[in-house]
Amino acid sequence: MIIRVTARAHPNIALAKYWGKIPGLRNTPATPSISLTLQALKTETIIERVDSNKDKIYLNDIPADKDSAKRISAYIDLWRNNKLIKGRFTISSVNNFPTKAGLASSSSGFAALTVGLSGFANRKISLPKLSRLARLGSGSAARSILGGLTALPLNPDPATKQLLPPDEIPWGMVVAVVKADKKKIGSGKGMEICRKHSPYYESWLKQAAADYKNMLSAIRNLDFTKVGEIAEANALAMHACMIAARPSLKYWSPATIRIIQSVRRWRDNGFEAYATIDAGPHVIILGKKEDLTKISRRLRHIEGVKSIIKSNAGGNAKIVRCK
Ligand code: 2P0
Repeated sequence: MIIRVTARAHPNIALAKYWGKIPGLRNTPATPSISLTLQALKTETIIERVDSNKDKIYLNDIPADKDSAKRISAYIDLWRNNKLIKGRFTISSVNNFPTKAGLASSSSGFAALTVGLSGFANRKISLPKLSRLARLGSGSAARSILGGLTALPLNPDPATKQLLPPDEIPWGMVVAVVKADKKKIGSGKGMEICRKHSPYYESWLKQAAADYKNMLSAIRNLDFTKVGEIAEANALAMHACMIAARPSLKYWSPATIRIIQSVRRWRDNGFEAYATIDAGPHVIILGKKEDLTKISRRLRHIEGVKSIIKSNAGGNAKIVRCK
């Protein structure tokens, strides 16, 4: 019997964003999305059988806060209720990057948990099924299951597909972590606020579908300019929808805007890079692989940038040890 599994996954940053859920379906995105998985950022999760009537959950070496513990336990219940696994577990998950800060930690967190739990499953689980299971934990996690450049299409029960494996991707990202307070409104809640209270929500859904289609063709042609232009405009459209909500959802800080403006200035002066922002204040810059060091150097001079993480494309979520 398997008693301990260690799994690893990398977070992904969307180039075409998932923002909004289809009501009445189980965690199904209302927008199709495309993302790049980041090799330098990772979650490592150790799952161990425990003789107890309760799961025990640790995040970054301390007991998980109540909400996270509840969400993770409910996810493991889903596996138990589907008769994929039996028993209780100790889960210990560690990130090498800021957690719950709008840096996609739930994508790698739920992908590592999903792949780790599959190590205890009583049957082989196919990759599409694994990505569907991960999606039920967190929508973006479905994309981290496969890694590389990955798409999550729009349908009632979508599974991810890989568009390009990491070694064929000529681009990478630089994450500019900015000074900010802890995030107040999580993504799930933020999406609901937009769906119910943003006058631009329907327009966002239409734009997101068009961006997805155009992004697929830009990626097929390895057209960096098109990919970058769509990604930046798509992120700004998502934030416009958030900002327009009543009450307004503002994830940015002054440094966020300073970075967006700098990146635009770099382009005006002939250096090509593009900015994207998730549900947080940090800015992620998409660049050609050979430009990532230069991008990092330039970011260092911008006021409010706290730290910089440079990354090439990362691979799939996997089990790294099993006993
Ligand atoms: C994305 N985000 O496509 C978008 C862009 C944030 C902004 O996916 O409720 O944590 O767990 O399904 O996956 C964040 O949402 O949301 C997210 P749930 P998730 O990466």
